[in-house]
Amino acid sequence: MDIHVFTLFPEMFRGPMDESMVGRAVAGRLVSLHLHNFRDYAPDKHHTVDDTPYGGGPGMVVKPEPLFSAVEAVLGPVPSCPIILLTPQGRPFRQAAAQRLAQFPTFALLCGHYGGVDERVREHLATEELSIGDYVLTGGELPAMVVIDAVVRLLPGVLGSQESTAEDSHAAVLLQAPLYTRPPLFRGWQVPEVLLSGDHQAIARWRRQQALLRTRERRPDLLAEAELSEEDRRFLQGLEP
Ligand code: 9D3
Repeated sequence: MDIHVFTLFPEMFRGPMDESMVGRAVAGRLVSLHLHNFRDYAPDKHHTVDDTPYGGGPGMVVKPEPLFSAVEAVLGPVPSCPIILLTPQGRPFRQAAAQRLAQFPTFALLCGHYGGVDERVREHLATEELSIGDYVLTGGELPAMVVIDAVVRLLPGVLGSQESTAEDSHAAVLLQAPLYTRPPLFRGWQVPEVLLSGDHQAIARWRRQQALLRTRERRPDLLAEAELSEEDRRFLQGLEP
């Protein structure tokens, strides 16, 4: 898979992307990460990438020319891959979007900065817009790294064999049950008896119930979307014997 990132701060990507599982995928040739500084494509001699907003207002706006020129120079005049603008106004990035992007051989991420990006980038260059959540960051670079991490770990051969991405579709709708490892007693705190019982059916039932309780408690929005069995519903309604 080829991932193209258009950014004013390509150096921000080096550390995190080299150290992580993404770095291993890049080293193993499963992924090529192409970092492009769109300042290099600014037409004027000072390589200007931003300007004051028409109509006034605070902050600076990323100019359209350098981004259009960079994307067209790298991907051709009529790109056919997804071109994703990271922006606070984008659709919330979720697991389903990561799974969709993992199917493409190539995609591009555009990182804005400053007070925002000229609207013509959104309208005529980007094919979609994503946000990673409702908090204000200084730019699209960390969001781009989040998207890359979420997509790359889904590619065949990236995860270790013990980690399963098949379960992720579940994890995306129900929160995980509590996890424990040795020792069974730590500072007086016991591991739940059922996990030591060796009764796989009882363990599976307990985990499912814990996931349901935890999701109802912390993320009722996810529970509303989850596919629940009759047994799940009975348990949540307190009708379980
Ligand atoms: C003045 C209005 N601001 C919007 C809340 C303008 C603005 C703030 C911060 C425009 C861009 C940014 C930089 N952030 C991103 O580019 C960004 C982002 C984010 O801040 N939060 C969550 N997801 C994303 S994706 C890109």
